[in-house]
This record gives sequence, C-alpha cells and structure tokens, in this order.
Amino acid sequence: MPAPLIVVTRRLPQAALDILEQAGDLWVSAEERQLEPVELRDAVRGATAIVTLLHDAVDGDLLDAAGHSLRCVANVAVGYDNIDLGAARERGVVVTNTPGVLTEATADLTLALLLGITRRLGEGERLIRSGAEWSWDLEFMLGSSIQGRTLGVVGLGAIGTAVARRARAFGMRIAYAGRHDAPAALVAELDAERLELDDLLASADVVSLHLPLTAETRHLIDARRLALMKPTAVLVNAARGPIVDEEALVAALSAKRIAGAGLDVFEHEPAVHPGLRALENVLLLPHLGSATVETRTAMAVLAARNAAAVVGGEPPLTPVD
Ligand code: 8YV
Repeated sequence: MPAPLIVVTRRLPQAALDILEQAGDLWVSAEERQLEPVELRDAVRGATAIVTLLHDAVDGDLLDAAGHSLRCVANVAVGYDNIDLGAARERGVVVTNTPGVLTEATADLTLALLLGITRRLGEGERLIRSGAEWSWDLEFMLGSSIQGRTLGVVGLGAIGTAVARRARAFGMRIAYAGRHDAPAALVAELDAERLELDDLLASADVVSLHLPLTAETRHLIDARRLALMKPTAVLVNAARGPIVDEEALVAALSAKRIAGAGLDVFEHEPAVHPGLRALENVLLLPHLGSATVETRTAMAVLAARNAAAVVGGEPPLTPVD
C-alpha cells in the first residue's frame, strides 16, 4: 500500500514538518504565498490529510477534489471559519484547530492594541517618523487612562479570559457578554459582571471582541450597536474582521461617535478599508495576534500532531466540534 499523502499548503516550521514526515509522504507548497484555488485543488488530489492556514478556503469542492482518501483537515489556527464544517462532516473528514497554544500571545497583542489606542501610540509614532516639529507640552497628545475603567469582553472564552486577567493587572473593571455564565471561580477571580451585549456596549470604556466568526457573529457589531457605545469608548478587535461592519465602523469613527479602534483584523483581509487608513484615531495591525516564533511553532506542531494522529488511525488531539 502506498504511504498516505499529506499536503501542506504553506511552508511550516521544521519541527512540524518532521512530525508529518514520520506520518506519510509529504507535499509542501514551495510558494511564498497562498495558493490560488485552482492550485489548491490540484495539490490536494489523493491526500489523506491537508494542513491548512486561515486563507485556504476549504469547501465541498475542495474536499471532493481531494477524493475519498481524505480523512483530516488540520487548520493551523484556532479559528476555522475558512472551513465548511458541514461539508467535512458529510464526507467523514475530521477537522482540527489549534486552541490553547496561541491564547497568551493573542491576549498580549490585544493589550498592545488597547494600550496603543488609549495612549495614542500610533499617532505618536507617525508624528516622529514624519519629521514634523514637536515639543513636550502639558496638553500634548493626551490619551485616556484605563485604571478604574471598564473593559467589556465580548466572548469570555480562553482568549477573552486571558485578556481580562491582564486588564485586571492594569486596574480595569471587567464586564462580559456571552452565551453562558462564566464559571463561578472565574467570575470571582475577575470580579466580572455579566451583561447583555447591548448593555455592555453602552457602559464599557473599552470593548474587546473575542468570538469566532460564524453566521451569528457576522456583523454582530453593526451601526446600531456602535451607536450604543460611549463617545469616549474604544473598540478592539483581534478576533475576526467580519464580526464588525467595517463601513459602519468607519462612519462611527469619522463622526467621532466613538473615540477610537485598535484592529488586528479586517472585514476583507488583507484589504483594509481606505477610510480606516485615513483616520488618526485607529491603530491598525496586519493580523499579528499569534505572530511570535514560539506561538507559530507551537500552532504548526499541534496541527501536525493532529494530522499525524488521524492519518495513523488515532483520535485527533484537538478536533473542532
Ligand atoms: C493565525 C488566527 O495567525 O489562530 C487564528 O485563528 O487568527 C491567527 O492566530 C492564523 O489564523 C494562521 O492561520
């Protein structure tokens, strides 16, 4: 019997490739870019496992292109909105993601956005780089303090919790909105108050999104909900761009109906709304949430272990569902 084929859509850290090499015949894309849909379809033919990244759209057509041998799609990401789970389930294909290993890095980045936008770091940096004259002044480039202010965490899962813990260390109060009550021990630790989403938006000084992108969360933060926020409040999004109606966000920011936004993700990524780029009161990052050497290696290794397990007839470590 030929060895199972494992297709990797983008070069991964060697530690991950070593694991996959033990599990089957490896095909790794040599491109320094995401594969075009037609290239992806060609690449996966006959695969037993595919290791994907967030920009690889995995739908029924792609799964069919792989054929009956396909048993696993291992996404190198905690989010899996690029994968049609229903289509995978229908074809008996296991889908895995990489929870846990990126929690701390993503929470760190969220705090960087929170501090960066409330203390106007992007504006300050742009000013220095522009070469414009400046001098220290009592009222020069004042931001707003976060001590005693309320962080509204939308989605108190692993990353939302890690963000809330950090924010507590900065003296913030925590409110959260979500589908479930948080465990009592966590509520006590964070001294967190659960609010309905609209109430959280109306009362928080910083609103931070920590939700997966699903049909229910697409445009969850729309014009109506942005209008509920305080004019002094800022929005932070290191989750998924389409959770926010970007057009409505640009309108709210331009009219100063909210004070600012720190964004690591965009609705039509990698495109960024020109209206956002033109604004001063936003801090914009190119999807860096998990972008540390350690974290990206851990994500790739976990995805590789998932794929190797399924290919070897073992249960996956971190299946989605
Ligand atoms: C990744 C992410 O960089 O894990 C996620 O869901 O958004 C980021 O941590 C990206 O998805 C890599 O594919």
